[in-house]
Amino acid sequence: RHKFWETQPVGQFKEIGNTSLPEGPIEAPTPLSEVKQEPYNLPNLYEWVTCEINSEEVCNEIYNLLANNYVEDDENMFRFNYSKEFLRWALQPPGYFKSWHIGVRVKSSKKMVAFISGIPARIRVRDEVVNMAEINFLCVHKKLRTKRLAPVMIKEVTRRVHLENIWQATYTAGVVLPTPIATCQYWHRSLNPKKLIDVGFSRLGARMTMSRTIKLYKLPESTVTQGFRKMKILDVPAVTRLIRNYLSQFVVAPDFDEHDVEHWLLPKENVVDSYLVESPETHEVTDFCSFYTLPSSILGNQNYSTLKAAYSFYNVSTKTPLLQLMNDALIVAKQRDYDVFNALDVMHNETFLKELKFGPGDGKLHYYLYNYRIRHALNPSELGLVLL
Ligand code: YNC
Ligand code: MG
Repeated sequence: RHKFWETQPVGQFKEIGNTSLPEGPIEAPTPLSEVKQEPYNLPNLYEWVTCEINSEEVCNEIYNLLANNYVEDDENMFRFNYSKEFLRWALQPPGYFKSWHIGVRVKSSKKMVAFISGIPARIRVRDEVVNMAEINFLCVHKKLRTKRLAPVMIKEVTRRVHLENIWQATYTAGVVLPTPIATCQYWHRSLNPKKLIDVGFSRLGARMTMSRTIKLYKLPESTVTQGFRKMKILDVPAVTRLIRNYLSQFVVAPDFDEHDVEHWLLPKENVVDSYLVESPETHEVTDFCSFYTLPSSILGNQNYSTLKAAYSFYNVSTKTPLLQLMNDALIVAKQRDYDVFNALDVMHNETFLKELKFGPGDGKLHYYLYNYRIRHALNPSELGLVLL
């Protein structure tokens, strides 16, 4: 059934329900000298390239490959349109490896036709912190699909991860592979319902008019929580303490230090936004919320070309109720002209989704670990990890 995935050290479908298998690494690391030194073979017309993402030209090529060939919804109405600034941010966290930014070019024309990337991350699984790669942006040009290029790309990134003495990975995908550690769902909160309906992202509810729908999703002009403000660089230590403490309750979560928090959570225009609540009395940072910016191209609409979407990232409430905090996040997203606010049902998100008028999306997001077994599938609420 899965000719490639059956050969890989991942939880296999036939093992489901077998509680005698131990949790942890499936295969032991091999000595680095035994890791294959040469790249895997590509079909003869193609060549590997290590991408210099800081080059404007290379960044453009990756951007264009993804903008035209990356993930679409089931009905092919929308396609992710990660910005160049976003890609640079997503691919260059502290300690990143340039060798994990892997392109495939046509030898003769040098056209970039495929891409896969990894970044290093410390991921805690129960009480073990594991050095992992987060694999993302696997993309093969539409004209080269179903030729078994993806398995070669996955083996090549795996080889380059092994060369850095890292033996585990995590990734998410919309497709079911052996074997999800959790299956999550996206929820969508309309901010600009008229546009969302016009472009076919959402539909007018039963017995609803456009004006009743607009009224239903109306939000206050400004945030309500006292002390709610944008995160600044001086907040990094306090936010790190807050987030570390919060994430410690989940079964799978990143082990963020101050460098990670500065990279992933300090606001970056049109990439990531973070807000916190500073107590007006004690000046303590008690609550935090963040979202990243990922527009989608609208395919074949006369009036609109992009959907501006905010994606819930990491949120922590200790004093402000999570519902109120997220309502303030919706308000700032609306002020900044986002059309929709998306969130997965991970962490404590279930507690605000329905109440804040998010609706369930179609399609699931499956979370995976490579070369690390967990005994049984987790509930989304046991996940403290959001990948881009
Ligand atoms: C996928 N998304 O099952 P079997 S998510 C992993 N992730 O293998 P071919 C996938 N595997 O079943 P195509 C996959 N999609 O026979 C398909 N596969 O064992 C498997 N789409 O290869 C599939 N981006 O080349 C099958 O298929 C085999 O030409 C078939 O290429 C697939 O980034 C793809 O959705 C996805 O660009 C590249 O369809 C192509 O269809 C495409 O014949 C649009 O491949 C964009 C898209 C995927 C987004 C993502 C996470 C990727 C994770 C990869 C796995 C990493 C493992 C850990 C490595 C490091 C380890 C260490 C240490
Ligand atoms: Mg292919």
